[in-house]
Amino acid sequence: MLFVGIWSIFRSIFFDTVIEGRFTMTTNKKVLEFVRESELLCKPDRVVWIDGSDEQLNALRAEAESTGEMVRLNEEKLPGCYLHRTAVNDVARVEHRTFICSRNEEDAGPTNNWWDPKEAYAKLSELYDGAMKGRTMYVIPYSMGPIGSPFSKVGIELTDSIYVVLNMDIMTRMGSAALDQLGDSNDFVRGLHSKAQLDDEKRYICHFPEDNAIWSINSGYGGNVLLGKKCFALRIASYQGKNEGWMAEHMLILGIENPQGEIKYISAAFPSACGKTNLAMLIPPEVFAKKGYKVWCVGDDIAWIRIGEDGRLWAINPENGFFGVAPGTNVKSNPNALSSTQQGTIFTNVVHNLEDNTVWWEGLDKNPPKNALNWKGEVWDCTAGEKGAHPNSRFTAPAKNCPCVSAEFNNPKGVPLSAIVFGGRRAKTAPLVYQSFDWNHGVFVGSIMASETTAAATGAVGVVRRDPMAMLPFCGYHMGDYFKHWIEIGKKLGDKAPKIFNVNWFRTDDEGHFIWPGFGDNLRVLLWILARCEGTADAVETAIGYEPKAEDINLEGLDLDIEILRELLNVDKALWAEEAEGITEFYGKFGDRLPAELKEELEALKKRLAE
Ligand code: GTP
Ligand code: SPV
Ligand code: MN
Repeated sequence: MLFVGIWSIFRSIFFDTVIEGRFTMTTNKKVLEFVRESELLCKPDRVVWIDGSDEQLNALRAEAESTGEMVRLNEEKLPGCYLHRTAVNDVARVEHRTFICSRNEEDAGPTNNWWDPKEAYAKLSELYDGAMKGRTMYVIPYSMGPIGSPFSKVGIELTDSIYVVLNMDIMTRMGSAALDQLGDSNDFVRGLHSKAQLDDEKRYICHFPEDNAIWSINSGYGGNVLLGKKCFALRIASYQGKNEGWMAEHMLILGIENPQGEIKYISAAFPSACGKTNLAMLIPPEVFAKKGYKVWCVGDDIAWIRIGEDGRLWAINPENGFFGVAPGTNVKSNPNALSSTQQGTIFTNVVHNLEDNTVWWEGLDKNPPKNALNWKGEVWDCTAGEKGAHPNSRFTAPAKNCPCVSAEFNNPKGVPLSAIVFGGRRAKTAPLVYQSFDWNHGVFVGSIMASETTAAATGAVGVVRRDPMAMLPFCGYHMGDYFKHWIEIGKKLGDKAPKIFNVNWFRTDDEGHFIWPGFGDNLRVLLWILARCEGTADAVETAIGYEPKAEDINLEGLDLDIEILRELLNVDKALWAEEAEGITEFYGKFGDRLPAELKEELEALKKRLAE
């Protein structure tokens, strides 16, 4: 404590500076320039630097409470927790208004919206002009990744939203430490956000990969405005990773501890609202827990992955909290996520239970509150059939709250990956699990991922679309080059490459019910995956990859007929032939930027299907 006190006095003498009579937290000229230019453009009444101190954050919480921006919840039941409602037209990511503004159109590729950076800057400058009049501009320095980690990168987000400041506090390492890490360097991501008028026709989420810049305007919702998350840690970082030889992926990271106490790590890419948070925190079924199996959560959404000194792949979670889907989270499905939300959490667009000033959402329990407001803030009658929480309502919870957070969570070196898993929501085609024949085939398996759309983005829900590596909305450059980057990484890894798998928890029966129990029982599949990595499990070769023998998935303690498991593993060649046509069409978009290796994999698949 004493050290911290002396350090802060030392720092205020030497580092916190008064420039042009104004308080700043750094002498980094590039940061000051960025803040000054943005201030001149947005014309806020004042600029406040966020140092991350409790005093400052408490004052902001009090201010947000006084204006109604946040509702303070029951201090006994949910200490330090708040409820926030976004505008009704602003409840999810907006993919059709998200742009990659690379200088050359081809560099954004066929799967991104492209906008000429000159035009984008000009158009958005008009919208930002004076947008913060009467408001405060907050300067948020933050680090993606543990402070001091060679993986980590710094961003500065300027915003006129207290909600953003308080969410960034949970989701990143925010404040003075991030500026210390940056020092005099110009290597930081410049993020500018204004709620402006929340006008959805003037809403833009623009990325300038060559300028390390993100401009977001007219939204106040999660992924559109917490610029460290999808905008930086995936779209900008994927571009940086391609240039610098590493990878930014839409992946959870978990550790599985066996009864001997050894921990093996797996990363998994599933599209938005397809089960990453749930898998990352799963509780082993009782029979496995009794034997001594444990699951540790390193991350639930994003992984930054590098080749380590030992030649293996190592991953960190650049985030510091969870921005998780609320509906469906309950004591049975995900008790660890639920515990994580019991303090210091911000709830967005859930039901406000007025009986005891707490929150509720569909799937929390079977007792919807009688006296309540829905996510729009209207009086809500739970018997009238309308949902109370928005399907994309979320909690922002500190990772340190999670009962199964990994001891390696803050390890600057990250964790070594044994397996990479891809997966999506497929009612029929994809089997419960299969393994790729090798790395390149694994890249192919990731590239052909398809999944039903969810409420995490605006637009239709339940439509199957191709979502390679769960990165369709998040790849900051040409997806053909992205595939190539994956193949290059595999070449560097050689025989140290993790094995690659695909899973599908979402096959349905003729009545549309999920067949596989999912959630904690997914461990049964993960254990087969690890056994394959260790060379201790057998497999059957099919047209699409290696599959488990049904008897090799441990069903102990589960009321599921092995015949049903066989069905879940079944590869329907007719459906896959249709699939191959769909892939051919999809691949056609990439022209000559589609790596030859993937073309070969597609031809090989077609041949195997025809056999
Ligand atoms: P993002 O935060 O949007 O990236 O989502 P996510 O991939 O972390 O998804 P999450 O774990 O929040 O799950 C989304 C929805 O899928 C929730 O409604 C879950 O209840 C449901 N879900 C998760 N895992 C399973 C599973 O194993 N089986 C079934 N049937 N549903 C699941
Ligand atoms: C997702 O949509 O994949 C999310 C939520 O994790 S958001 O932060 O809105 O992108
Ligand atoms: Mn996500």
